[in-house]
Amino acid sequence: MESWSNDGASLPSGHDAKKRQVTYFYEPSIGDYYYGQHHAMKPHRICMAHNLIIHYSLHHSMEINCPFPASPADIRRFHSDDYVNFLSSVSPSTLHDHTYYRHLKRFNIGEDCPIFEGLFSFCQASVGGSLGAAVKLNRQDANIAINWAGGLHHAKKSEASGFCYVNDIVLGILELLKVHRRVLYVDIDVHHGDGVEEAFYTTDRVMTVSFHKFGDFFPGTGHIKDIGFGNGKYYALNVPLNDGMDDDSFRGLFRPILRKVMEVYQPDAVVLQCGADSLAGDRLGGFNLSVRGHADCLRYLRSFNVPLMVLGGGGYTIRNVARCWCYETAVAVGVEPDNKLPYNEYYEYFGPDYTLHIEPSNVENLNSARDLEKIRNMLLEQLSRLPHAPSVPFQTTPQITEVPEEAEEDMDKKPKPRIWNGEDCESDADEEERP
Ligand code: EL8
Ligand code: ZN
Repeated sequence: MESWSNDGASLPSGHDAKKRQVTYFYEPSIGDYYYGQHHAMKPHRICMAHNLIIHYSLHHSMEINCPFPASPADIRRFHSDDYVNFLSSVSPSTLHDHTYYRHLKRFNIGEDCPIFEGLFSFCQASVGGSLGAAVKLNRQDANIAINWAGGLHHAKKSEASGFCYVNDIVLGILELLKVHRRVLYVDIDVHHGDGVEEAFYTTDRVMTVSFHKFGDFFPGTGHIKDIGFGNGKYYALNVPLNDGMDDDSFRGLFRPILRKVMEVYQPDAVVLQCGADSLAGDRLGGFNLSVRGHADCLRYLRSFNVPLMVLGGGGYTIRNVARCWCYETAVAVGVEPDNKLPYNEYYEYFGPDYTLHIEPSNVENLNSARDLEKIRNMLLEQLSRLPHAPSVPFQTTPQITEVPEEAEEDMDKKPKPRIWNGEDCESDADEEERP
């Protein structure tokens, strides 16, 4: 018995019943990676989201792919050789060898970004999903491509940061830029999307828009006056917010700003980072969004019918992360799931209500209507300075970093990722010959 209505007619009013061709990337072992005891980042949340997606039968409405692990050469298209060589060879057992120990500080390895068992394989799976998603959109095999293991927006060219080691988003956008002239990046994680903004700060081929908590909060960047530089001036938008942001306040900013962005920038593809630490009750965040309020951002961007990559990100109250990313998968495919959760492998995590949706907390919203109006007007004014759809000649990918020749392998030549048949990927791995 399926736990959702898929006839469109029964969708609540205002729901866009039009279908989209959705493709979804999931690596079955992703939930086994472990940052360490007490660490806030728990990859298991992706497995929990996947389990809900399966028990809501959403996999019947989209293509499921097991991503190829990204190669070191793929990762070097943004990250430095030294950093990739370090990540691909370090392990908990070699960490204290002199060879590696002297690099820990240089690459910001420590409590936030520990070396754990299988770290590089974890990175390869995360990046493999985002690169695979980009290739699907480039080939017009799908309108929407989802990778909940992606969205790790803090990673820098030669440095780990904020639980992120490899920036799958930058690598995915670089892949999209092979085919799309202009790419819009939108980030609704409670933390500023600093790694992506930095990577594209001086180009107008990528516009970055980040909504985040600002003020004595990690990573400390994302001031409203940070607007890009050189050719990229006005193509970085930062929406600095205080604790307590609720659904109405967020929507009152998100929709007017993104409506103007879509009008003046006219992106050929959109990447949405859906960090779920902006939900109410998150272990690290301070916003107060419901799952519906968080998902409204995806619903709104989906309505423009522009190729859309949907990625994960932060999110530390893992029962709510699973709820959020499952519901957003449903929004992507255009169905409205029942609020009553189907029995699933992690059912006990969702008690005592066992519902898909969550109630906002009764915390104070420290963003006054006046503050929000001022921010909205400042950003709309910034957008008014943009030429409509910058006449960017179709050119090579912006040189955000020197790209080693060997890294210029063409993702398009990689074989299509395996379509998941419901079995573990490993079961058919030996049938696939790596090129
Ligand atoms: C906390 C940085 C925030 O707790 C990273 O906050 C946000 C990443 C994100 C916190 C913690 C923080 N780090 N971006 O969502 O979108 C400032 N780090 C932490 C690290 C290890 C840990 C506990 C907390 O476990 C321990 F090492 F203590 F065992
Ligand atoms: Zn975050």
